Amino acid sequence: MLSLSHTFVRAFRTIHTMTKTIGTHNGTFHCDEALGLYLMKLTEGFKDAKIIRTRDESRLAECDAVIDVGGEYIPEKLRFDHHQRGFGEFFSSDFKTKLSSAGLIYKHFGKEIIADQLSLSKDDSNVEILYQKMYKDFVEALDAIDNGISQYPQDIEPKYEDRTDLAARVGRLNPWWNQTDVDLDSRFEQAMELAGSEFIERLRFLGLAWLPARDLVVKAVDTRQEVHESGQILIFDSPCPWKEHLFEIEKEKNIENKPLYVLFPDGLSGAYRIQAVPSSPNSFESRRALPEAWRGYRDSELSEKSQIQGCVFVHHSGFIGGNQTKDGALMMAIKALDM
Ligand SMILES: *[C@@H]1O[C@H](CO)[C@@H](O)[C@H](O)[C@H]1NC(C)=O
Ligand SMILES: *[C@@H]1O[C@H](CO)[C@@H](O)[C@H](O)[C@H]1NC(C)=O
Ligand SMILES: CC(=O)N[C@H]1CO[C@H](CO)[C@@H](O)[C@@H]1O
Repeated sequence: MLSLSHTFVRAFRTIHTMTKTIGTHNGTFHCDEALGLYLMKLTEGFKDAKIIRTRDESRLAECDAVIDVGGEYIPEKLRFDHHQRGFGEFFSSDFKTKLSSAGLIYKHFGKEIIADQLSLSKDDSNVEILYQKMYKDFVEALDAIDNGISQYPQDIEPKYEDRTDLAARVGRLNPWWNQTDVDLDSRFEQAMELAGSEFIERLRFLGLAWLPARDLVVKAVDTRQEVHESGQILIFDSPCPWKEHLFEIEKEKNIENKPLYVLFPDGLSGAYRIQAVPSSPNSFESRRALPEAWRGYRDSELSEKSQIQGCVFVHHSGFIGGNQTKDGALMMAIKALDM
């Protein structure tokens, strides 16, 4: 009997010491710690960790990690608060937004989480690309909102309100002012799930769609001289979001004779589109729009003007056009280069 209970006690202790705890504050919650805790629980070390919401310092002191409370930022001791005077941590020197708990946890555990979620090796160069991109596209805004940093430096009056961003939706999971019978801990779990699921969704998109598109753009850039000796025409075998990638890849590869036209299939009929590369990723202006003489014409009339068979259209602003075949679209691009 005695030995049995001893065994039981020892087993209980083992389980008990193995279950790690993450502390955070109780009361009203925000998106930054909801995401921070969700991310922390995605790490190998804290997968099954229990969450303790309290402001009781002695209970927080016993936690294996503490997020968004405690007044300390000591990564080696897994203390991640950002509210204390003198706190001034950034994601990297490329960013000017002070971190919140979301950014802090992401900064320290982001690469591990990305590699694990997408089954990549930790030193795969794609992990670094996604780590930077996820911060820029997803986490930085949460840091900024938490720190009250306006998206528009001049603080111009917005023309309309938008209350549907993630931080606002997480905030609304807190009880109304006159709701008293709400279980805050379970609401906090919902908040973690909401913030976390959107993080994962974004990461999956970037890892499984955005990044593979980048590889296609790299390939099109690397083989551009085989398409035309000018190197200013890119061809894709399938439509893909090339724009943003192209600007980054040009910078990385220090390309001087920048591509002017991009060709890609238009549906399954064999028809191709020709698109003029814009002067910047979000610009409506093109580096070199399709010839003025072709703009706004269609079909046979356009084929006559361009002296190219099978032309389908050229937009009146000259940023896009079409031909019934890949060769036709290529011919349009080559002619446009010389005009
Ligand atoms: C938060 O926790 C502290 C200490 O455990 C407790 O005294 C306080 O009432 C709690 N506050 C809220 C809003 O739950
Ligand atoms: C909050 O107050 C309003 C006005 O008294 C009332 O109509 C509403 O039902 C209250 N909500 C709750 C959850 O008690
Ligand atoms: C130059 C060229 O190949 N143009 C093609 C455009 O599409 C039509 C219709 O398929 C072809 O007949 C042309 O040869």
